[in-house]
Amino acid sequence: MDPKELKQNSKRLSYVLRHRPDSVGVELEAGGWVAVDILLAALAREGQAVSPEVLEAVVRDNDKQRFEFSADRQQIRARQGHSTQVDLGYQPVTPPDVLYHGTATRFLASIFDEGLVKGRRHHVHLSTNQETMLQVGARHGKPVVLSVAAKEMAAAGHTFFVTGNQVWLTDHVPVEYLGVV
Ligand code: HQG
Repeated sequence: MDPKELKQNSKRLSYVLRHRPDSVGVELEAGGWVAVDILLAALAREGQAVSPEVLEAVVRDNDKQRFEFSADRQQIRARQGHSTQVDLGYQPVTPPDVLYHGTATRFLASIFDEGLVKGRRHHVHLSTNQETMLQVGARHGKPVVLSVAAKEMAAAGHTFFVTGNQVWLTDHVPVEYLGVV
């Protein structure tokens, strides 16, 4: 599939699976899952038909591996990034010593005032990969990468989760665990 079509379909899926399942009349089940046949029927009903082959390609070739099928391939979900209320069922995991967060320099004053907040998403998104985080930050302006003393946070009782595409999630990063890389 050409990159443009891939991106377009990925955006449509993100919208439905992370933010507005109701926009095509579906509901997310526990874990954020939707039955593939229900999703495809709903998209077709709304005049946004996606073939099973295209869905397969979007899940497989998505640049950030944002989506996944269940083991039996009957269900699909977004791995993270939801704004709609849903329990993704991730289990707490001990994080590595340091994780990184990419942001824009214009947010630094506020971040060093109140820490990293999740905003409209479920969690603050972190990564072991500084390069990835530089790109995430660049979406918002002049990028800057922050370090998060994750192991220390976990020891102090903060919970971390990791998704199948290696995005680390936590609720809030207090200022004392933050540094500029
Ligand atoms: C910033 C993409 C002011 C935060 C990426 C970020 C990621 C604060 C922005 C995923 C703040 C929120 C998430 C504070 C945090 N004051 N600004 N106290 N605390 N911020 O898009 O992390 O393409 O909601 O630094 O790859 O940029 O959707 O979060 O700059 O994994 O799959 O507020 O989205 O993935 O922006 O990106 P976002 P994010 P997808």
